[in-house]
Amino acid sequence: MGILNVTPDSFSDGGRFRDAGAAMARAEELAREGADLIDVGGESTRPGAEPVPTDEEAARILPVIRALKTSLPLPVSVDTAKPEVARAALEEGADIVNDVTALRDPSMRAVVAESGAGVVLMHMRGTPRTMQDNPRYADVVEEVTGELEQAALAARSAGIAAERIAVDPGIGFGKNLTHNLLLIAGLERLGRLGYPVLLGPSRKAFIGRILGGLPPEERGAGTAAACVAGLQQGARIFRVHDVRTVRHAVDVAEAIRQTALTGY
Ligand code: HH2
Repeated sequence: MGILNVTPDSFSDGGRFRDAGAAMARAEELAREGADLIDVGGESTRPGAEPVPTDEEAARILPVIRALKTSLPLPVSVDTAKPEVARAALEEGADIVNDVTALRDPSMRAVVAESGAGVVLMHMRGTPRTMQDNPRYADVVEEVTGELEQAALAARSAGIAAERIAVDPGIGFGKNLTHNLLLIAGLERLGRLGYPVLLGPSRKAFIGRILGGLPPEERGAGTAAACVAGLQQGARIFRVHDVRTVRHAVDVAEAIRQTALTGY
């Protein structure tokens, strides 16, 4: 899953792909690098980010989704927590709703249920503005898994079929360095819920911390390592900026895994 942020303030690529032309060129590049799907977002969720008004978010992403759906043969997900934005994006042809609040808003559940779209349920405690204020868990893997299980049950009760759901532990969303590492190491537990697992470690602060304060643009190899660790624990979708690097790392790790399973 290649990231296309149409925002002025995303933490690693804010402001670079604001107009529809630049966004399309970036999407084509992501596709050439090996992305299987494009995730379009119009609101930054970095720690401390302020919410964006609905009209503004819609105006940023709708022209981009329209252009993507007319000229790229890849599925598109829309990274939003707002039902009005999700509905408009689905009308433009988006295939999946990627909601960092795991459909907390019941009207978001209704929009997804009615449309027949896929959905990514991502785990977050609190809101982007407050989530990094001293997050605490007694057992981060069990708690995140349990909360995502509840979110998936709520989605299914609202009429969303199980096979349209993927789950995501929400790396960096209300988690400290140790929480993030424990979650990646423990993804197999989340996979036991029976939904495909998506992992989004891309260029995030925990990678910079491990690597002595590297800036976001230099965190591609660290991102690839996190994705390979996630792959070994069962993750199957990787939301990343550095598609080529991660694609290569994951394809090689997957070839090793498959050969170990099947033998000569
Ligand atoms: N992370 C970000 C945004 N959306 N969606 C899912 N499913 N999983 C994630 O881990 C995830 C996400 C944050 O990263 P980014 O889009 O690069 O930055 P920003 O929120 O500043 O736009």
